[in-house]
Amino acid sequence: NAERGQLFNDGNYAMFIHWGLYSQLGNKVDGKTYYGIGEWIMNPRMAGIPIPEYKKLAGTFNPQKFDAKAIAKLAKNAGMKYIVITAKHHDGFAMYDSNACDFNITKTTPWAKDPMHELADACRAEGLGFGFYYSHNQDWTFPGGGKGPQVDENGKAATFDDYFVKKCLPQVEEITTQYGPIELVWFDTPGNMPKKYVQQLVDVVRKNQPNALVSGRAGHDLGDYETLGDMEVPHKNVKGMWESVDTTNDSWAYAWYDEYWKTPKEILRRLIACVGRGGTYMLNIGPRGDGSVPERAARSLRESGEWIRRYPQV
Ligand code: JFZ
Repeated sequence: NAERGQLFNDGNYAMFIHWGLYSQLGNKVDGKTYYGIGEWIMNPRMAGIPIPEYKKLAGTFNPQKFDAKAIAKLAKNAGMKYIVITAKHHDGFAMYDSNACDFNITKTTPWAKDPMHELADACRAEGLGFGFYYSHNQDWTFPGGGKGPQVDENGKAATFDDYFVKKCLPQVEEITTQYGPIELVWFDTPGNMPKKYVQQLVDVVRKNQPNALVSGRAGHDLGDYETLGDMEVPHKNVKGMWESVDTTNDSWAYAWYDEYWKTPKEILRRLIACVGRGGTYMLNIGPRGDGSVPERAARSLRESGEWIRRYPQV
């Protein structure tokens, strides 16, 4: 589908956004800092937060500093062509108003809004594309979800099919029908998700968003292109459409200690390494729990954007 390919042909540079309940913690739990990627904080590999305790984080999520227009302008001025944001990460918390599962930003937080409508609108106002990251296999808080609880609230055994039918499939329907035309659905870490489930999700995207790309991490080679390993900048020529995903520091989600920001020069070096080889570079920012964007990340994006404008042949 020529329309789908257009995004990668023109949209060779994009903004990734990892934002969720975990952003409030910034890798610090009960005064202890955990070093690693912030969106994994509840996982036993990091703080190992029990589900009931993790769910309480929704009660304090109140991102008064979230500014969709400013984020879209930041991406635009950086030279980026679209934004992909976490609709639901492995923790299972939906950052949009979902009717399939109440564990979401509108139904369980004092903020009680849906940021995705205003972000999608702000992207279109800036001429940017809009898409969602969705963790389709891993769901650490919903019964039957990948690496999630294997019993439901009543102690009854839950299967992956339960999770898929009750949450995953209806949520992919929601994110591909409630936010207007989207350019990309970025499924992630398919693990050993059976092909029939991945195929159903891809069919939903094709039905609702015929021009949208499906990421290389959908599983069973059912995506539209190849996604390189995280933070991998290619040193080899990759065939076909491909993307490299990277982040402005070392964590995807906000981590209080992570001041290892990439300089404008490093961003340009990685961007050129990708675009020069015919790929797309998707560079991530991790807003804080209050919705604000770390200033050093914004500055690096602004300054690298100035160089791109000054040397458009880049
Ligand atoms: C996954 C997520 O687990 C992580 O939290 C983040 O969202 C990242 C963008 O995607 O992490 C991965 C997935 C795949 C690889 C590495 C990290 N890989 O294939 O090398």
